[in-house]
Amino acid sequence: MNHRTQVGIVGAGPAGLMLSHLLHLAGIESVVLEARSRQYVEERVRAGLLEQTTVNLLNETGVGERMKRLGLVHHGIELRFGGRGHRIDLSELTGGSTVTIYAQHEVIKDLIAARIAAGGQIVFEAADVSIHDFNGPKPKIRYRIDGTDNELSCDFIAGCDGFHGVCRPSIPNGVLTMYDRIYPFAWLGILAEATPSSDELIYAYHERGFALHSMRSPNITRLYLQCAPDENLADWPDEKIWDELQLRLAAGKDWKLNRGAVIQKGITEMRSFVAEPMQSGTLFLAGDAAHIVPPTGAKGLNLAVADVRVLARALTDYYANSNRELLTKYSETCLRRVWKVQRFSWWMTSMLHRFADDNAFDQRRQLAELDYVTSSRAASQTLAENYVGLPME
Ligand code: RFL
Ligand code: PHB
Repeated sequence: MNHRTQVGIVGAGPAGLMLSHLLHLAGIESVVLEARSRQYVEERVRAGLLEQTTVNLLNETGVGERMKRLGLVHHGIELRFGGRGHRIDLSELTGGSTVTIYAQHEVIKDLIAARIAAGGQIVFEAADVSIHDFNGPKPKIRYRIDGTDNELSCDFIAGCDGFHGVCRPSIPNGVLTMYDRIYPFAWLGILAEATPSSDELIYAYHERGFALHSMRSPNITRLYLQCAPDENLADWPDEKIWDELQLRLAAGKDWKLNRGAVIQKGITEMRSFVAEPMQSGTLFLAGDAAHIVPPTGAKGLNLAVADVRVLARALTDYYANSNRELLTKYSETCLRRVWKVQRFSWWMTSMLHRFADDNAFDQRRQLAELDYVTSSRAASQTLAENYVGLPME
């Protein structure tokens, strides 16, 4: 089958779905092609923390109703080190901004429901997706459904297919410059049927390694431990995970981590990555397809949403006024935010993790940094303004 749309979007993650939703609100037609099934993307356990800017956008564009009901609004976070907790009052330091705990797959469900209710087209289980002719004005996307070949003609392609997608690797050699850093550790994450042990997130620096206490709801806790990059999950029975989390998160001898049934377990690699520019001809990359941040700053999803906001505005101006200026500036505009978020995510990661080749000096320096960040108003404010999300340009 051959069909046509204005914007062909590869990937139904936060970037692709939000873009399709924003374009629809501007009267621009799009088709989203997704390799996985609807059920798979609606259940995939990923991020959980939304910046104020992301929350505002979901509300302003009419997809924030469930988030308002089920999301947990947080006014602060805690940094734990040296056996003590230190609160960063995000709201007070940023003139009232907050962050919201609301699982990424819930955002995905809300966006899919909104697209379908508005008659939007999302093709799930699209096999062998490939992109063509994006060096000119008539790009095409080919894919297969149930063994049948299809071709989608469009004016623009949005590559929203994540880090392992097909769009970025389809750009000819020599066009992109890649910048990256791979960290010598990973995160072992669990989701557990346990009441959160604190009302707020706890980022812990410990001589045995980093740990993070987060949550999804009043009865589901989300926890992470720094581990080796090649760690084998089979070496981590639940009891061992709980014992290690208890050790690293403890503040004072009486602090006790609530335990419960572990319902999901996984290992996340940690990397920083940027591809520049985020555009080639009529192909625009957005979200993880263009950049990856380590999860310590909780920025990946938020950055994906920020990119497509810039892209939607540029496409809207193009279709309404035949003006390509914002499209031409897409990459430059996004990259200013991307690099600030890269810096913040790298900084949080460097401050909170144990690096195997660090010596006693480096460890003292990390503790001094944590002490400074939690005792200086200027330093706490720097953390807070980045954590709740820098303003959109
Ligand atoms: P996604 O979500 O990876 O979506 C890409 C979509 O493209 C599909 N796809 C294809 N479709 C068609 N053809 C192909 N060839 C395709 N190849 C791939 C995929 O199936 C998928 O549906 O990218 P997007 O939209 O750019 O969104 C990025 C975010 O998902 C990611 O940055 C965050 O999850 C990162 N992240 C966090 N971000 C936050 O903002 N706050 C957090 O608290 C946070 N915590 C996390 C995280 C990521 C984690 N993991 C597992 C990597 C915690 C973890 C553990
Ligand atoms: C999460 O809840 O999954 C989460 C929260 C904060 C982070 C990373 C992950 O920095």
